[in-house]
Amino acid sequence: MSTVQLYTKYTRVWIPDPDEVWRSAEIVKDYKEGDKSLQLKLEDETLYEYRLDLQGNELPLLCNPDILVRENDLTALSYLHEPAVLHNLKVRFLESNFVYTYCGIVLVAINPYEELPIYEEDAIYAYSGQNMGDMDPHIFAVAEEAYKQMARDEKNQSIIVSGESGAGKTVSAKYAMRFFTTVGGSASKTNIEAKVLASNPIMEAIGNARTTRNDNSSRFGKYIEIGFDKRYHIIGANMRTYLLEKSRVVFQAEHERNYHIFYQLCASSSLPEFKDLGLTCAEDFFYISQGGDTSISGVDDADDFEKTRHAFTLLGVKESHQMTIFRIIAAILHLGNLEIQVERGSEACSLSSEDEHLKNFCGLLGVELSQMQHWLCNRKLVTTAETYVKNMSLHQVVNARNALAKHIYAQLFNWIVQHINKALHTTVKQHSFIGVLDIYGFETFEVNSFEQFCINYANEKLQQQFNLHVFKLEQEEYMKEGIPWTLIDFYDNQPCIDLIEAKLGILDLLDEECKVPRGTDQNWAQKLYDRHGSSQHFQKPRMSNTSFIILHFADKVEYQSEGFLEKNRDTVYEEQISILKASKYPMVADLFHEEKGAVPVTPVGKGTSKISVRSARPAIKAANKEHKKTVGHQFRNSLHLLMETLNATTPHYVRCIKPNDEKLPFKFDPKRAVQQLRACGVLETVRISAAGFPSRWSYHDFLKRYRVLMKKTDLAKNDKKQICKTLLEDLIKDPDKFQFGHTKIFFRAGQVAYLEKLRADKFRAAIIMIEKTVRGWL
Ligand code: AOV
Ligand code: MG
Repeated sequence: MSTVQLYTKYTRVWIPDPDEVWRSAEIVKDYKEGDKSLQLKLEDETLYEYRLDLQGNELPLLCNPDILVRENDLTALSYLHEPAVLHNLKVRFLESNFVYTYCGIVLVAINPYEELPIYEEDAIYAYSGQNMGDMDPHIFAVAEEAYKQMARDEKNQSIIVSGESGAGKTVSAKYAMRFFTTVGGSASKTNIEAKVLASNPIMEAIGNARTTRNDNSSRFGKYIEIGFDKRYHIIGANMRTYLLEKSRVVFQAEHERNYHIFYQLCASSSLPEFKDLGLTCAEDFFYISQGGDTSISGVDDADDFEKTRHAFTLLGVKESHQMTIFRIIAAILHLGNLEIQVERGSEACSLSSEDEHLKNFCGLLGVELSQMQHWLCNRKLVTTAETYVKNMSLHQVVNARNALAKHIYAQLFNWIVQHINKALHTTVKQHSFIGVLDIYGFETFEVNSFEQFCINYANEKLQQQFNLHVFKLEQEEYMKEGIPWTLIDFYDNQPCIDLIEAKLGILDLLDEECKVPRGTDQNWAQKLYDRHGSSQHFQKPRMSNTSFIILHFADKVEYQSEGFLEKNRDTVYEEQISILKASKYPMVADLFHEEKGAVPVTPVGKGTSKISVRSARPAIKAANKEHKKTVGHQFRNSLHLLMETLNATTPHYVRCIKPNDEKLPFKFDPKRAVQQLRACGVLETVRISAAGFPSRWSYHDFLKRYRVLMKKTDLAKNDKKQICKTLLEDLIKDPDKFQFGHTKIFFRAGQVAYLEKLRADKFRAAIIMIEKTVRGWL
């Protein structure tokens, strides 16, 4: 049977639609080879001529038979194309309020933007111990599967959550963690389950912020390994974090916020224990008010602060340490409010020792004011012969001050992570672990910089891990069943990853430019154009000489090169850090002691020797610069390690979909959904499946369903496999459309729908026969 023969009267097809992306229509007249158009009836009964010459002479995609609509698992669909996937997800989501659907080995989760009563403890126990296929799709079912496989295969597992910003990754990751802490709970007195969960509010307070995409956007990546003993009870956990977005500490775009903890603290500043912090409302502080509105609807910062504090206490962070954390947070806010004065007639800047914010900053951190006052406005320069002190321009002072603020925050963030890990550490022997990965989702904004570049690069790596794995699994099944199988092409994003991380790729060229004495963002962009201009994943925008476009797997993103060098170098001034190291508060001093080679030295150029003083402190060797790894370099390494870890575990994928941009409950914008389905690889998975043999029937089940199509003489035979073979070879002439495995029959996409049609025809014919007979009797 050729495909053309499927386009008969009453058959339903999908046609493209500008609003709905796809809409269904019914064929009203059989299609004949060579027809220039197809006569259709739309759902509102209007007639529509589908002109093939306008569609590249392609016949439209076919709708699935109705029995397949609302399938729990999309690979059960006979036609595995985009409209089928979209339609099924939409019907399930809008008509049944199902947020979860399986797409082969992937769980698709659509953000409902509404609290659903499907996450209670009861639900956890309902899923615990069950088989995945026996229950409705759910994040708990995936978690249960991981838990079960950990025990069955004695192998470490990972839950890998992906999807664009605001799609629901962090929420999903938390539910997965909740599942493990519940089913893996033990009666021990360590309260380890509560501690594992307590890490969440803390990490969100210090690492999440409002962006234009998500009110609670994760600005760091996190992989938390939950450790189990040999009886599969939780014994501890360990968390690894990935590149925190530091620039947010000093800058927020319109409508965005800084990290929640700042607002939480300001909202609680009137508490007696905080009266020394010198805090007022958030609007009063430059570092946290640049985005405009400092409140989030539905969020009570003071309330959340109590939760953060409670979580710290649960994790065993001492009151005194908590207090120091809050002092440091407050100090950063004061640092952002310094009144930098430019001296008349010169470029030099200064700070008044009467500046309240300077006093607060130094007081809170326990450092000497006069030192800080001086080194916030001056810097040391080293030549082979001498050390100079040079005063900085306003621009330089602000930059150095911001670098300091970012550095302090990042060190504090790391300190807290270390502390959480210490609290979750156990000496009991770990038998296995389940890791939960929750990173920042793919994002594009009006202006995209180094941070978006890193975030999207991370998502690109994750996508690759996914592709390789899905593809590998698929192949293994074919091998096991003895299906002849030659490698098929699948979308491989290796070229895009190479563009970023290979030798002389974007990151290498960036590092190189950072080493050049007079390197600039613009020169770097130029080098990118020269070197990668012809790459299929790289473009130079016509209207700009400083930005560049990367064609990611998810979307095209234009990046502004401005600021890349500085962010990649991540320079802080050693003089300022030295003062912090000398803080009278041990915890503050400790934060800066593990300094990984700050870069203090700027190559000395012309006109730099304004004040020449021999420094009392030893000059910092220029060699330091060589030791310090750039941010991009470190990030590449950490992603590499993450991939190694993930590859050593059995992965379970959760793909989150954001159904609308207004954050409205159960609203499904097909255009947005389809964009993500295309982007986050769900359709890719479907396509990979479609290129292979997506439908499988065991010989037994096949026989049961298609008995009606079989000849009586064949049915009488004993060999079930042979009966199936005879039938299929008779019905489907193209032998490439199916394969006989050891235990199952494998079908290419569309074949089951064809068999269903034959089956339905048979029944219809039978009914007509009966009617005729009955009429004859009457
Ligand atoms: P993300 O982690 O994927 O974005 P979140 O997990 O923070 O996204 O989800 C965003 C918001 O969507 C949450 O704050 C909830 O209000 C809502 N939400 C998500 N999942 C559910 C659910 N299952 N039930 C109810 N509401 C939900 V980012 O971190 O920005 O990439 O970097
Ligand atoms: Mg998140």
